[in-house]
Amino acid sequence: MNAGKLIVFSGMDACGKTTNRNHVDMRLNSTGIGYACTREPGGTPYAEAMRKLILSKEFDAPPLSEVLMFYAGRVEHTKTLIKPYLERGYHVLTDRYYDSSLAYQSIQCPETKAIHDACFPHLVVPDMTLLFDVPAEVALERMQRTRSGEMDKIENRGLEYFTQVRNNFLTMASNDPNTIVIDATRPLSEVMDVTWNHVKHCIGYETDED
Ligand code: Z5A
Repeated sequence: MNAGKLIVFSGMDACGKTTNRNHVDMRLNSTGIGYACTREPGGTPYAEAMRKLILSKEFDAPPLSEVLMFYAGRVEHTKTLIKPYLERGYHVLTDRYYDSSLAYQSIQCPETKAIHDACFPHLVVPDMTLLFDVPAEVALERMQRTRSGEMDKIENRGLEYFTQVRNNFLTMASNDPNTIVIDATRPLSEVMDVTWNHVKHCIGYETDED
């Protein structure tokens, strides 16, 4: 049992998870509470190097290779960053974790679940996953608006793919009591407030505002 909590910020591209994780980071920063922010793919020098390879348009690796890369980075990220922080009592806020592979890679790679299961003993089950839910059309519109034409390899997979990704996230959420679905089409200030309240509750932080 870890003293720190693992909190995952999850959802489709441009759903707002990074903006909300950064907002929580800002709110926690002045509290004296120990925590670390990280992300996937990446989070450590080794896994960040893999991130560049995975997202690069230079390579067109088979879906199985892509999944193996995600999990190779994830196992290392978990061992060298996530677990040590949790064991020291720090909370870890990660922008994506393994549910992203189950939502995205399982569409093109039927071996995804088997690879996930093989790696599972080396991973940590999140204490809370916040799923920032937006329809695929909204995600694509935000991506096109904010990426100024520079979409990465996965972002280029189109509406049908992203609709399936969203459905996969929602199906997983409906089977996981630790996943909270947040309507991320609402105004950003509202989404930020809801997110902060869930994080406070999860880590047991009480403030005068409560
Ligand atoms: N991927 C995968 O396939 N399998 C895996 O296992 C993992 C990842 C771990 C990179 O992920 C790619 O890796 C990603 C999934 C895949 N590719 N695809 N496709 P990433 O997380 O690094 O990148 P991303 O998914 O593209 O996330 P992002 O760029 O960081 O976007 P975001 O965090 O979801 O959203 P944001 O940057 O916070 O917000 C986007 C914009 O929307 C921004 O201008 C905000 O101001 C705006 N926004 C946010 N919330 C609102 C609301 N409520 N209203 C209006 N506007 C808003």
